[in-house]
Amino acid sequence: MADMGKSVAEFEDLLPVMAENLGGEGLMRELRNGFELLMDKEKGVITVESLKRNAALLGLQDLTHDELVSMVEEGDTDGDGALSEMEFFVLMFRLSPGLMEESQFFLEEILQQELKSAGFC
Ligand SMILES: [Ca+2]
Repeated sequence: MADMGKSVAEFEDLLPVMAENLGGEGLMRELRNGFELLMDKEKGVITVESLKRNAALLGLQDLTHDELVSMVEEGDTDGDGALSEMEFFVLMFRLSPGLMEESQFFLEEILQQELKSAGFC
């Protein structure tokens, strides 16, 4: 993790800006687009290999193999060696503390929508 610093820091900064420009719903759409760009089309999850193949699409071509592996390991909460859509979203929010602090509003908006679409309110 120690030498992931620089590239991840640059990537981090994108999210609050995106949240500001797009609003919560737009941000989720962008995250979903990002996931689809990075995922292995056959498996429907992000693997180190699919990340490597597609990283350049998100301007992440400078990440080394080890950094990509760390990124997947960092986000892989169920330990299957790949990132599901939800694991990817959670990872993006975790990598972006600025987004968490500055955009509580958007998170609440997203949660509201999730709850609504799940029929809770
Ligand atoms: Ca996983």
